Amino acid sequence: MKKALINGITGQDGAYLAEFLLKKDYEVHGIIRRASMFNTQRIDHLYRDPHDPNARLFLHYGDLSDGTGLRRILEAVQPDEIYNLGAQSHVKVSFDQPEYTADVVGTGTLRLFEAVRDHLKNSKSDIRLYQAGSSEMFGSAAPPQLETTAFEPRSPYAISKVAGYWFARNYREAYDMFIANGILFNHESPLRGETFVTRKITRAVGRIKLGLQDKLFLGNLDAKRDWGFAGDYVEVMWKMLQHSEPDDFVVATGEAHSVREFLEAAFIHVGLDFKKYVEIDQRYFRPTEVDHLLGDPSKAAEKLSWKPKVSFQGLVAMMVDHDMEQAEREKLLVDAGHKVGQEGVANG
Ligand code: NAP
Ligand code: F7E
Repeated sequence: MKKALINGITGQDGAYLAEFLLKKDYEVHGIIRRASMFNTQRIDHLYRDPHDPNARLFLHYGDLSDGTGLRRILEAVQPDEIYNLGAQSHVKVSFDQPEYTADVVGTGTLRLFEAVRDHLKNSKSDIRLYQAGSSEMFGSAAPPQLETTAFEPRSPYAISKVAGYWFARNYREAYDMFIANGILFNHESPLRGETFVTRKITRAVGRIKLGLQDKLFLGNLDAKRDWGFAGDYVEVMWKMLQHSEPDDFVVATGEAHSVREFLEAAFIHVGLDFKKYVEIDQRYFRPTEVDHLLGDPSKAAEKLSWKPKVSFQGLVAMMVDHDMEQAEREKLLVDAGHKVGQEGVANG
């Protein structure tokens, strides 16, 4: 049985990847951060008590800021594959917390690679690594963007991801380590964090439709993104590690839409006109914006036989339908006299 170690297993991609690998009969180990409340909601349905002889998902406390802990986890797990998905992944928050973002996303990646490098030397085992790069690394580079497009990052997050990308390239060349760089364009799902624009919109659609919320405050509606479905994208992470050699791959749909188009499609799905509910709030604009991301996934299609299955319309419908159900559950609570959380996290 192959063993995979997922750093960032409690995030959107980590949850989909864990489910995908369990279905492929992997033993899956995940790194979680200690929090004052449980933060494992996205993977609770996959978890079984470790005393259960059939348990195949195991969790370990760790953090990308703690290299010693990462080394201990490596020794304990002895993984065949490592997926580095851990990150402070919000672009706008990275302007508020640039040092922290650089430490976790940039230097944290280096800490992990260093731990693996030493582990390989001592254990003589064979480990394949996936490094989660991002289309944000392309920044202001003209679309369409592909593997040979020069990076022009526009945020502390993107710059830190560029560092992670180059650490991967350097460790691949210098130490012959198998590290694949995935350059993934935006991918969304019902598990998406609620302060990313797609989920913020679909949550608001459900709540507005059921009278739980009046307004939705957003920033720049003109930005264009190449949005795919996270469930499709975790498959290609795995495929990169089954490939004959470590390489860099753009993962995208090849189709871009503006935030306004996403908004319109989401509200129309429940028969509403977004213009009646949306207001622009300057707090949601970034100091430097990435205007137009559109990926060319030809290399992944050709070398990994991968292509996305869920369309833009399919993604919008999936997320709105899920969030309508969530709003219906919230409404039951409200009607029974309970208070529920409000929309509007400071930096969403
Ligand atoms: P996400 O939902 O924000 O999940 C991030 C994960 O990283 C969570 O499990 C989080 O733990 C963990 N994490 C945060 N800080 C950490 C630290 N200091 N040490 C260890 N783990 C830490 O992100 P995602 O959408 O799943 O994305 C997965 C990866 O792909 C990230 O690296 C992201 O930057 C990158 N990426 C995402 C997209 C996208 O469109 N989704 C596109 C390109 C690249 P908590 O749950 O405890 O916060
Ligand atoms: O913003 C605009 C915003 O925060 C998308 C991360 O997963 O994908 C993600 O980064 C666009 C931007 O995602 C609001 O200005 C308008 O142009 O959903 P987002 P992102 O910044 O593209 C990349 C590939 C990653 O790697 C990242 O980890 O939407 N926008 N109004 C808004 N964005 C937010 N969040 N909130 C708003 O109110």
